Amino acid sequence: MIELTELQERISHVKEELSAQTLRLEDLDSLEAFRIEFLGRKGKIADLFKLMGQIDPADKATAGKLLNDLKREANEIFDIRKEKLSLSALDARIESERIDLTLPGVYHPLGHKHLLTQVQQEIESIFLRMGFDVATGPEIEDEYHNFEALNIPADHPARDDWDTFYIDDTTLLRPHTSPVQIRVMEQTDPPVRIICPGRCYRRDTQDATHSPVFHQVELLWVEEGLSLANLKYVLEAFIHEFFGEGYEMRLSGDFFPFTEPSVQVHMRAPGAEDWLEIMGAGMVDPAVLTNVGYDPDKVTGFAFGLGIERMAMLRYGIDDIRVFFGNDLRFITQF
Ligand code: FA5
Repeated sequence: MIELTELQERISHVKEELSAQTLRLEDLDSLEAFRIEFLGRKGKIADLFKLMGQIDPADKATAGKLLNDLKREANEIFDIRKEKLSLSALDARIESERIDLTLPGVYHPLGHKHLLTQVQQEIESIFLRMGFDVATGPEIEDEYHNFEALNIPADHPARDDWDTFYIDDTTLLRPHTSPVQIRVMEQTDPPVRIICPGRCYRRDTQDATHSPVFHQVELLWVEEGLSLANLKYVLEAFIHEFFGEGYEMRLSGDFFPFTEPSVQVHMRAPGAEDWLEIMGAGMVDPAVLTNVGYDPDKVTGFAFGLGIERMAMLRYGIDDIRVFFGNDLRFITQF
C-alpha cells in the first residue's frame, strides 16, 4: 500500500522536474526527449499511474484527479512548445534556403538560324500566303529527272550549262531544283502550284557570286490559261514583298530547254550600279508537260528557279557569296 501523501510528494517531484526541463527545450530533438521522458509509455507519468493499484480505494478518486492534472499539464507544455519550436525550425529553414534573386545569372548563349535558313523560310512563307505548297525532292538525282524529262537529251550542248558532280554513270548531285518539277507533276494532276527550296551542287569555280554548293527555290504553277503575264505578276508581287521599295527588276530573254519562252531576272539594290542575276524563269515547255503525261493543249504553266544566296546578298548588301559558308561567327551573329 502507498499513502496518498507519498504519491503527492512524488507528483510534486515530477512537477519540479517538468518545470526544470521545460526551460531547456530548445529544439524539436529535445522536445522529443522530453515527450519520451514524461509522456512515453514507460515515462515518469505512466510510472506514477502504475501506483494507482496500491492506493487505498478511499483515496483513489483524489489520486486519479492529481495524476490526470499532472498529465494534462505535461501535455500542455508539450503542445505549446511543439508549435513554437516548429515555427522557429521553419523560419530557420526559410532563412537557410533563401535565394538571392539579385545575383547575376549564368549566361548561356543561344544559337539562331543561319541567314540562309531565315531567308529561305521567309521566301516559303511569302509563297505559302499566295497559295503555293512546299515540295521537296532528292539531292542525289537521276539523269532522267534532272535532264531528259526536262527536255535536255543526252548529247544536248545545254547539259554543259549544268556542270555536274556525277556519283555514277546515271546518278548525280542535282545542279538545280528543276527535277522536283518533274517529280511533283508525275504524281499530281493539274492544277499544280508548288515551290521547292533546296540545296544544289555545281562544278562552278568559286568566286564572289558562285559557290559549288548553293541553294535555289523552284516555283511551278500549271493550270489552264496561264500566260507570261501571270509569271510577271507573281514575280513582281514576290519581289515587292521580299525587298520592299526601291529595288529594280529587269527581265531579259534567255534560253532553257524546259521553258519557252525563257527569261532571266536581274535585280539591282537601291543606289547600286551593278545588276545581279537572281533567277531563270519561263513558260513550261510543252515537251516537258507531255513527258509527265499532261496535255499541253489544255494546260500551260510557268516556272522559275532563284538563287537564295543572291537574294540575301542583294537585301543585306553582302558582296561575296563565300561568307555564307565560312562559319565565321563575326558574320553569322550579325543576322
Ligand atoms: C537554273 O538552274 C534553272 N533550273 C532555273 C529555271 C527554273 C529556269 C525554272 C526556268 C524555269 P540557272 O543556272 O540560271 O538556272 O540558275 C538559277 C539561279 O541559281 C541563278 O540565277 C543564281 O541565282 C543561282 N545560281 C546558279 N548557280 C549558282 C552558283 N554556282 N552559286 C550561287 N548561285 C547560283
